[in-house]
Amino acid sequence: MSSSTDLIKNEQPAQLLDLPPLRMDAEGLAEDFRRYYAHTFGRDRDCQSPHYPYKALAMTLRDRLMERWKQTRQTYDETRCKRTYYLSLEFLMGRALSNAMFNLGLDDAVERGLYDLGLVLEELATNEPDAGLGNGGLGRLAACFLDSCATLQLPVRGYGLRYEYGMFRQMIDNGEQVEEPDHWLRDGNVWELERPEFTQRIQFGGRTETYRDQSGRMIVRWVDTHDVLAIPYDIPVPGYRNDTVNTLRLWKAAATDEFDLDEFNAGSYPESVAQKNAAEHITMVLYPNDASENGKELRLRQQFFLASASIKDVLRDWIRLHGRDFTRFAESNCFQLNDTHPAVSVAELMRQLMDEQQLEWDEAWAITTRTMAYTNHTLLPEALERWPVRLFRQLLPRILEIIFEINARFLAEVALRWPGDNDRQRRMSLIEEGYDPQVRMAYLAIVGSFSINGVAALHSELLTEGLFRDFHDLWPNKFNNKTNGVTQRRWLAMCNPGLRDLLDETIGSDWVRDLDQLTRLVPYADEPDFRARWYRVKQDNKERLAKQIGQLCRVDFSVDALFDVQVKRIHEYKRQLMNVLHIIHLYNRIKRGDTQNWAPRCVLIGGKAAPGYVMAKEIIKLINNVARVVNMDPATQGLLRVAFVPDYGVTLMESIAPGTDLSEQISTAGKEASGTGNMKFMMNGAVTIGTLDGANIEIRDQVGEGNFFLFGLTAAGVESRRHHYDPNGIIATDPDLLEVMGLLESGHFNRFEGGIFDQIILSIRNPHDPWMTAADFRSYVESQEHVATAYRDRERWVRMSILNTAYSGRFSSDRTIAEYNRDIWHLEKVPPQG
Ligand code: 26Q
Repeated sequence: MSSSTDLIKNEQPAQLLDLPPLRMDAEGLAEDFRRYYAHTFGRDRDCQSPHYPYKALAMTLRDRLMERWKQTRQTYDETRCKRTYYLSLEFLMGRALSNAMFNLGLDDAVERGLYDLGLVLEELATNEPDAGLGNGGLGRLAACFLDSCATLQLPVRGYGLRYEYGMFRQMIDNGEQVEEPDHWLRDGNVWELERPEFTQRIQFGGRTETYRDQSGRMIVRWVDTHDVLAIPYDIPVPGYRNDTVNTLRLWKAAATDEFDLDEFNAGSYPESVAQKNAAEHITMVLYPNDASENGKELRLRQQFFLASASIKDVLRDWIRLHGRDFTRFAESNCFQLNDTHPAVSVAELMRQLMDEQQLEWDEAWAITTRTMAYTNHTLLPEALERWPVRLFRQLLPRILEIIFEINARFLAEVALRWPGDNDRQRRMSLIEEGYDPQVRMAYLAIVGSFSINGVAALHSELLTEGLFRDFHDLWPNKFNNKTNGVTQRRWLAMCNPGLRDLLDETIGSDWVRDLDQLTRLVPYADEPDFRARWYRVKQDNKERLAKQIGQLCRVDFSVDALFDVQVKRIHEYKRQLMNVLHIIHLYNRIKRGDTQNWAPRCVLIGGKAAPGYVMAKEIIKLINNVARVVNMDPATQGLLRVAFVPDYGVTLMESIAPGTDLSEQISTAGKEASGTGNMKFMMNGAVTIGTLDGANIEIRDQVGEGNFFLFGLTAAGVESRRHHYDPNGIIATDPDLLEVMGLLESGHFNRFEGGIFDQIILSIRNPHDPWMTAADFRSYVESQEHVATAYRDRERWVRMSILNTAYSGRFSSDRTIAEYNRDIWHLEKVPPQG
C-alpha cells in the first residue's frame, strides 16, 4: 500500500482542516459570491439564467455552515451525549436559502452585498425549488421540529429518504387537478453533502436459516437476499444564531456492484442490469397519500429501507465510540417514530441486536423497548397502517419471524393480566386474523415503545379512550400528549418581515427564541397608534398576496375585503365542502339582494388531492366551478371573490399566512388530530373560525372565546348524533341550506357538465355521511355572520388580530420540543465547543 493513501486514511495534516474563519460582512460575502459565479460556474455577461446567481449565493452560505456543522458533530461525538433520531418517511423542508441566511444572522449583510452588485436578494431566492419531501402536516412538523432542536442545541438527527421526486406539482386544467412530477433535483442540490463512506447494505427477500454455534447458542441467518445499497446525503440544519448545525440524513437507494451471476451466465445481461434499476426505484418517489395506501410493496420496501439503514448507521456510530458493549445503549439513544411509517424499526432493531450483534432476546427487547417512542398522527381508522403477512413473508422473512415472536410473548402477557379474555387477545394481537392476515403496525409500535403520544390534547385523549383503549388499560403510563407547534423563525420572522419589524420595535426581538414573549403585546392591543401600524402591516401583506393571486388565479382580490382562507390537503373530513356551501349561500344572498351588514370577502382555497382520491378531486372541481360562476357574475362585484390557488405548498404558505384575515379550521370534530396551519395563521394575526377539534381547542383556550369564532358539534356530539343523523330533514327545514342544495342540484355550477357533482350531493344527503356537513351548516353560517360583523368594525377586528398573535406563544415548536425532551428524550443541551 502506498504511503499517500495511508496519509489520507489515518493522519490528515492539520493545515488541511484548520482554516481561518470566513468573513461574515457584506463585502466578504459579495466577494465569495462573485468568485462562485465567475470562477466556479464560469458565467459571463451573456448568461441570462437566474439559476446561477442563486446557486452562487447558496454556496457562499453553505461554506459558512460547514465549519459550524463539523464542530457540532465533533462536540456530540466527544461529549458522548445522549442522542435522539427522528425517523420519518417525510421531511417537508421547503426552501433552505433564506432559512440559512436568517439563522446565520446574515440576512442584512447578504442583502447589502448583493445590492452593491446590482442584484435583488428576493429575486435570487425564488429560484430555489422547494424540498417537497412530504405530503402535509406530518412532514412539515418534522421540518419544524428539526429547526427547534437545532435552536435548542439538542443532539437530534433526522433520518429520511432522498426521494428523486417529491410531492407532485398540481396544475389546474378546466377546474380539475392534473399531477406533474416534481423533479426537484434536476439542477442539483447545493444543500446536500453525499457521504458514500457511510453507505449501508440493506437486505430484502431471501430466507432464514437456523443453526447452533459451538457454544450451543441458536443463531439465525438471513440468507439468499437481494441487497440494496443505502447512500446517505446529509443536509445541514442550522440553529438560530447559536453556531449549532444539526443533520438531516437522507438515504438514496443504489444497486450493489454485483450482478446476478446466474442470469449473467445465462446470457441475460439486460435482465440483470434491469434488476439494478429495480433497486434504485426504492427512493424514486414520495407516496402522495396522506392516508395510508395499503398493501403497496414498494411502500413497505421504503419503510424497511429507512429503518434498516438508519439503525445500522446508529449502531455503527455506537460501536465506533463505545465498542460492542450495548449495556448503556438504551440510556444514550432514542428513536422517535413519526407515525407508524417507520414502525418496522421495532423488529429491525431486534434483528440487528440479535442476529448481527449476538444479543439474547431479553437483552435486545429491553434495549428496544427503552429506546423506541411513537407519535400517532391520526384517529381515522382507515388511515391505520396494516400490511399483509404474506407480503412480509416474501419481502422481510426474518422480520416476520421476529414480529410473530414479539406477538407471542406479548399475548402471553395479556393472558396473564386478563386470564381467559380471548376476545381481548384477539383484539390486541399484532396480527389481525382473517382470510388475508395483516400486521397491525400501530400495535407493533405501541408494544415496542416506552412512549406513545398524540399531537393535541383532544387527540391524545380520544386515542386512549378509543383506538388504543385496550393498550391504555394495560400500560396507562406509556401514553402522553405533545401538542404540535410550528417554528416562529420560518412562520413569523422570515415570512412576515413587516410584522417582525413592528414586533421587534415594540417588544424587542427575544420572541424569536422565546415566543411566550409575545404576550407583552397584549397592552398594545388597546393603543390606537399601535393598531394603526398593525393594520398597515396586514394591508401591505394582503396587497402582496393579492398580487400573487392575480398572477396565479387570474382573480382580482381587493385588500379592503376580508381575506378568508382555507389551505390544506383536500380531504372530506376537513370539509372544504362546507366552505363551498357557505360561498354558495353568500352568492345566493347577493342574488336575492340580501346584502345588509355585508362584509366584502375574498375566499381563497388551496390544497392537493391524493391522485387516487376521487371525491377530493371532485371537490376541487366544484370549488373551481363555483369560483367561475361567482366571479363572472356582475352582481358579486365588490362583494365576493373566490379563487382556488394551484400547487399549494410550503413556499406559498409563506406568503398566504401573513396576508390572511380569517383562518378556516372547520373539520368534523374529533377527526383532525391537531392541525398546524391553524397555528401559522394565528401567529400571523389571523382570527380563526373553527370547530372544537384538534389544536383549535387549545388555540381558543389561549386567545379567549371572544377572539375565536366557534361553531359546530363537539366530538362527543358528533358520535352521539351519528345514530340518528338525518341530513335530508336538516336540509328541508333550513331555508338557506335548502336553497344552496337547490342551486347545486339544479346544475347551476355545471351547466354543460351534467352529473359531475352527483357524488358530492349524495354524500351531503347521506344519513351515513361520516363528516356530517349538513349538521354543522347552520351553526357555521351564523358564526360567519359574526365574523362579518366583527370585520366591519375595524378597531375590533384589529384588536382581535393583535391578540391572536399575542397569545400564540404556546404554539411554537420550541415549546413542543422542550416537552418531548422533558418527558421522553431527556437530552442535555450541547453547545458546540469552538
Ligand atoms: C401511509 C402509508 C402508505 C402511504 C402513505 C401513508 C401516509 C402518509 C402520510 C399516511 C399519513 C400521512 C400523513 C398524515 C398527516 O399529515 N397527518 C397530520 O399530521 C399533522 C401533524 O401531527 C396533524 O397536525 C394533522 O392533524 C394530521 O392530519
